[in-house]
Amino acid sequence: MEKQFLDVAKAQLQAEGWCVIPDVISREQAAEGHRRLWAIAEANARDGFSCLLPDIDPDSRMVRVLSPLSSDGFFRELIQNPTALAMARAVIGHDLVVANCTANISQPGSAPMALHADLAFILPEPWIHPWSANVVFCLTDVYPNNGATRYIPGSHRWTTMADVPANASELLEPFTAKAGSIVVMDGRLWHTSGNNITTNEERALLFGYYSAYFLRPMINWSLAIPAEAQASASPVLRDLLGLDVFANASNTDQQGHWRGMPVGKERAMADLHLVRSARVASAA
Ligand SMILES: O=C(O)CCC(=O)C(=O)O
Repeated sequence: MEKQFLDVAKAQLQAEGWCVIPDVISREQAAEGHRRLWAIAEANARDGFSCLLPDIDPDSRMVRVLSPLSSDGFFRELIQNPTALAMARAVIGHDLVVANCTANISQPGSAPMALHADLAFILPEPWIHPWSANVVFCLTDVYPNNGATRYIPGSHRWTTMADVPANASELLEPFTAKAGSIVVMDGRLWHTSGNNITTNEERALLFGYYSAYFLRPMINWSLAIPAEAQASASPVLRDLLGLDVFANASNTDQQGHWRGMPVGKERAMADLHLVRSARVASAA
């Protein structure tokens, strides 16, 4: 992706709260992601976990896959995608973590879910700063008829619930993007899913939700990611998922090890001796 194009996209993201970047992954990878989401939904069902969330979704045509990162390395790769991270960083700042990652397959006939802004899931109002960003990986084409995510222009400037107008649902506009694109949303942008009015087309989206490192993620990744996947996780993924002891602190180099500075046993014992002598001397 050309730097000039990305700079324009970042400027739009900052000004308008969203942007679309095409060809971040290939159409083949997108189709593979779509297929794998169904495989996870089926495996989850076999384990006794439903793909329907009646409290959130209006009908049984919206398929929720809440565990892509736990279930499949394909999605653990996707969440580290350099373009996605660069765009999330353009919103949040350099130090970020993955707050959540879920997917929705909207099937023909699916109706919209409740209107919301994602930052509200992890931070109480007022929402003054863009401390989160949702990177939506389009695993199929996305357009108004197949239930494209709909957003309210300018709503990333609303800082409290009181700012949401009574006619908010009349202000919604759909995103349009090709399979393989990402749609990046400032975490404060109000949005919902659309109506899928096609007769035979699924719309599949993966939501990589990143937040500032100091906000507690919605998922405890140390428990959610299987041990063998943690053991082989890249340093970037470990950092994004907070799998190490410093789960959400940036710049750990200057903080040393969580038990102190790692200097080796001889020096550590000498240091202990030093502080003990000082203690005895001051107590005497
Ligand atoms: O499926 C969509 O288009 C929107 C989904 C969404 O905003 C959510 O799951 O929180």
